[in-house]
Amino acid sequence: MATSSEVSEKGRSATKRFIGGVVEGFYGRPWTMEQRTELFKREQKWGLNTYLYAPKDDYKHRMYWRDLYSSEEAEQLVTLISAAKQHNIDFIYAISPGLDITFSNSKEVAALKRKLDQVREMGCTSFSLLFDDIETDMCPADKQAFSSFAHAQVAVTNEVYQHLGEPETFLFCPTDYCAAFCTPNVSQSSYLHTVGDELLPGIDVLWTGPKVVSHKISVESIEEVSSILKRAPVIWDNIHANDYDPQRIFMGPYKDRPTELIPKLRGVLTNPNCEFYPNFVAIHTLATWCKAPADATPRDVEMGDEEQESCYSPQKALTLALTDWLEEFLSTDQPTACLKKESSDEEPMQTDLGEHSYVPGPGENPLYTAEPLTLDDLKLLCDLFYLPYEHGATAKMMLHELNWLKCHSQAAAIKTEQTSEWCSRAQIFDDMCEAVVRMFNRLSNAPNRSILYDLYNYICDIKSGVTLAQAYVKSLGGFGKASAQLMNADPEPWGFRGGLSGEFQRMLPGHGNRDLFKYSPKTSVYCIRPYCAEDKMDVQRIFVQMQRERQIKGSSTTESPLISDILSTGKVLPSPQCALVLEDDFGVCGYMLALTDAKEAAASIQRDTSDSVFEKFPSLVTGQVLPRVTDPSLAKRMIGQLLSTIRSCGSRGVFCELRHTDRRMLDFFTKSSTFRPLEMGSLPPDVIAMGTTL
Ligand code: GDL
Repeated sequence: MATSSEVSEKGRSATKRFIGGVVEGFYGRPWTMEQRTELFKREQKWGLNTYLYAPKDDYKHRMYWRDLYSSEEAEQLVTLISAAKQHNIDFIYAISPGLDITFSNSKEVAALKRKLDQVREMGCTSFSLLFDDIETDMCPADKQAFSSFAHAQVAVTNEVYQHLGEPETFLFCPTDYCAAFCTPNVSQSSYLHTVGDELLPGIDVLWTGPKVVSHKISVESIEEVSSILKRAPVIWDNIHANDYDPQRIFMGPYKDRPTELIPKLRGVLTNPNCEFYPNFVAIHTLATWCKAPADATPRDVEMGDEEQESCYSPQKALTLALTDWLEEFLSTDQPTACLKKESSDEEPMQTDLGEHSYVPGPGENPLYTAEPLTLDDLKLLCDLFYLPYEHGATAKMMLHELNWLKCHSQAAAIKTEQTSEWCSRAQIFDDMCEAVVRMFNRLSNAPNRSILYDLYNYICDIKSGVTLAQAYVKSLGGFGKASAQLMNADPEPWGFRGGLSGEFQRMLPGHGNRDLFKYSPKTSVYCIRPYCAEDKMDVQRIFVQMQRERQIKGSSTTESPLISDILSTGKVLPSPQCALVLEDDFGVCGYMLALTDAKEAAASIQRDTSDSVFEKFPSLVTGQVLPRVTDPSLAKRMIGQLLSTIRSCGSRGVFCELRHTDRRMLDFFTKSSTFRPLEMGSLPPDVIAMGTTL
């Protein structure tokens, strides 16, 4: 454990030990007392030192914060606090009075003190006041008494802290607990300034980073907030929290927090998944991170193997955690496992029936044999349920491959030269899906039922999703009865997943972004380059895909021919230097083509456009960008580049043809300030023209 954070404080100059551990701070069912005791054991074993008790939906922690604990409850807390002590874990009791406290009322402050006194009598020595997730408006009485909400919170916190005799560990969670909540920003937040200036120096401040669930936490961001708070914060890390989405659970390694942060922080507490057992990786990898030498920069990686070991590597930390976790999966020796409890009283439920064990006779069904779970199964499991902003490597690969197979399905269907590549990639995808199903089966048979039950809904869900994708790829390749399963008019309920919330999500524009997350839009690097002959197939593919999507969305299947169509399908070649393609990690994902003189092409489709229109607008531009590209600036840049080429060829104007059903391109051109609707005559009824002079 790194000892750091030399916080120079008035009256106390000792080096405090780095706080490393777990905050039970999520919404939903709190952990059981047995699970918490188990947590202390694990923390001690892995070198962590702190547990912050803050379960949002524990009545007397938040909603009924004034109520004292009953004698039964107190007894349980006493046992818990002493278990923490036994394992050398600092038990911090947190209370969240912010829902309804009147800060200016002395009876309220007295109630708070009374409650904390009760917990102190139970043997607790460390405390915390939390003001997260509350209304920021003060009641009239408080407005009269305090100049701001921050002043109200700080006054009460300081008073309680002093009342408790200035405990060695006392944490304060501000209402603006991440940069995103600060107005107008961290350095100018009057709320944070008040906290920094007025909160007594022995009190530490919790901070979740740039956001509630922070993707990355940089050293600079911590230096900035520390200078305002006048102390190094304790990170309340929501990286593994899953209380906001019932379909997700996070079992990737602690990541994207450089170890150079360690000397700049007072500590890190992870607020992990609601399910206790699947937090093995979250807590184990945080412990590895806390042990990493703070000064080992990633540069050390190049300096040989020994140095490498000194530097935190999320992948290595994950493997370490999984190696230990596998043992736990394979053992029934869980103090809280219901199997064990039952088996101590009664006959075991499992296959071990001793003398009475059934042995199948000749010609009878062999007994079901469960294959043991492997380390690779666990790696796959974690890859599928990785981190909030990142899928694991296998999950990324599966999405990538599915996307490729979908985009190139024409190759499979029309037997082009790409068919064999398509088939071999489809086979690899199928194998990956099979591996998920096998992992599901082996997990379901693992002896440790407590872990399995915590994971069950998630693994069932992913198995269904993967099985559907597998069937879809088979249908693209023309095999199996997969299409019936996928397009069934009267599906089983698992054919429409996600309930009402899923329906709402699919109707909102944000849903597109969520899909894009699967293809890692944030890390996508786009390239706009000149079109070459080899791009012809890709351009055709994109054209056909967008046409199909229009047709699926309900427009007529027969579309009247446009000049743009014969250009996109390669029947007419674009003018020299008038063709661009857009590429991302997965290949060509958009194109823009132009004809400097479109008259001849118009004639070839019997378009009867007056000469005067062509005189003013002789050139044509067309293009498509796949929906996975959400950034409109890319199409804009391609058009800009083409317009300048066309202008340099001496053209006076450019037009484009847009189908009413092509919402994407229609939207793009109507929103551009350059193009205006154009009266062209002789256009099919479902098409409009827009143009711009050069
Ligand atoms: C929050 C809550 C926390 C919750 C988390 C993730 C803090 C300080 N408070 O904002 O209780 O579990 O988000 O949903 O993080």
